[in-house]
Amino acid sequence: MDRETRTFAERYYRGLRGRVPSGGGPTPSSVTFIQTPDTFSYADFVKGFLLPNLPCVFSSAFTEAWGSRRRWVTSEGKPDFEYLQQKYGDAVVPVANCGVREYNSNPKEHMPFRDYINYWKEYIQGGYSSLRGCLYLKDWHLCRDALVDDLEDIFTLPVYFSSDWLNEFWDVLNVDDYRFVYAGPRGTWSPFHADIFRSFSWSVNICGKKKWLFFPPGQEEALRDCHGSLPYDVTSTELLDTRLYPRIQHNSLPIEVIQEPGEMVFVPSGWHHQVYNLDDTISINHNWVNGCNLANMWHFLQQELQAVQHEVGEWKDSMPDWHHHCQVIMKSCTGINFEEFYHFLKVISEKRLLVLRQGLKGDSGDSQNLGLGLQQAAFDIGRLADVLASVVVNPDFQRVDTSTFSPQPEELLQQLEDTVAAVETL
Ligand SMILES: O=C(O)CCC(=O)C(=O)O
Ligand SMILES: [Fe+2]
Repeated sequence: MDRETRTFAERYYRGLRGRVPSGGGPTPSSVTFIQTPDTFSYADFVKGFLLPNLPCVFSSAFTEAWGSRRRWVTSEGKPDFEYLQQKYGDAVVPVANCGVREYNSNPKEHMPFRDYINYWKEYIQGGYSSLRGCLYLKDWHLCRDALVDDLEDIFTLPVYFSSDWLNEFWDVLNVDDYRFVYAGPRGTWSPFHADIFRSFSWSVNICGKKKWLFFPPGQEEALRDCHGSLPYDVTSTELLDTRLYPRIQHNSLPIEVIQEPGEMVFVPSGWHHQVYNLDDTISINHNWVNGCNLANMWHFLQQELQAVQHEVGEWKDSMPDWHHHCQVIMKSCTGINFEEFYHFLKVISEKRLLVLRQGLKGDSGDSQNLGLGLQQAAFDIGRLADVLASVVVNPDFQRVDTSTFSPQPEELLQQLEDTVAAVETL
């Protein structure tokens, strides 16, 4: 990040005065298409899309050199079943049944990738139909699997998405990641949803074609049914029933995007979407959080806790550890609770504090480790300080037993605030 972009971004957040960034401006009727890598910088992406939280599509020129686009695809542009089976056949992959609804998602099973490819071939031979249903390989952590020796053989992380705290955090813990492969025949689809923790996501079609239906943040409110639940399928004719969907008249049409082979879609934070594979498609998708949507993640976690508290409210007075139990339930439902969120902030903060302290002493050694340099670290620290300031005064966070935390949250906040002051003129 350069100095000018940092100034621009810091001014942007000051202007929000603590409000959560949402893409609040007028809703665009279409999505910007970015043609050439040469004339589109990281700064352009931050200013034009990341900060205003707006979707965009990058042309296939951005992924031209990716190994997976050569190795995984036949000369006809179809998935290279033989190559994939030989290379990754032993991996056990999660597979969803698109034809069966389970709440607002699909039931998943696990099977060897080899079996999934065999199913896929049969599905095509059967005229895109099978007694086994319409199966979609989703959320496969291919990079986490020992089968991949060199990620660079598969893809090169575009600089636009390189400030990625979720994967930076999980890579430190070495237990998980948010890097996925999706693969499925024409007709497979993902039900209406917003992404985990209100993260951003990017998605590249290695082969095939997708249709995306996008709803800017807040528009999902008009899609709630009479019980307040969001739909499973926004194209269902059920939504025309105004007794069932009383707010549906306030609904605007979604923004539709067709993503061609090699193209890269940026999904902003909190935008609900529904996605269809229009062809036999393989995609690589990552979820990520950074300084630009950290406040959205924190806002989401507070909402999640409130929902848990509401759900188990009747036991509040009779259960001595009620607040603690709410955190335990939240961890199992949301995948993270307030304690772990603090740990996340701590790990990300400490790396940047170190780099900036070295930078202030004129030693730029470690700043290369963070890729985007000192100005990015300085921007990050500002965002972390803002969010941590809100965390430490949150009454539910104050009920968390932080006695073993090191540093103590107030101490970390102080370090962040001192550093923000020290790097103001950097
Ligand atoms: O490609 C799909 O089926 C879903 C992708 C998605 O929801 C995402 O990348 O956020
Ligand atoms: Fe998604």
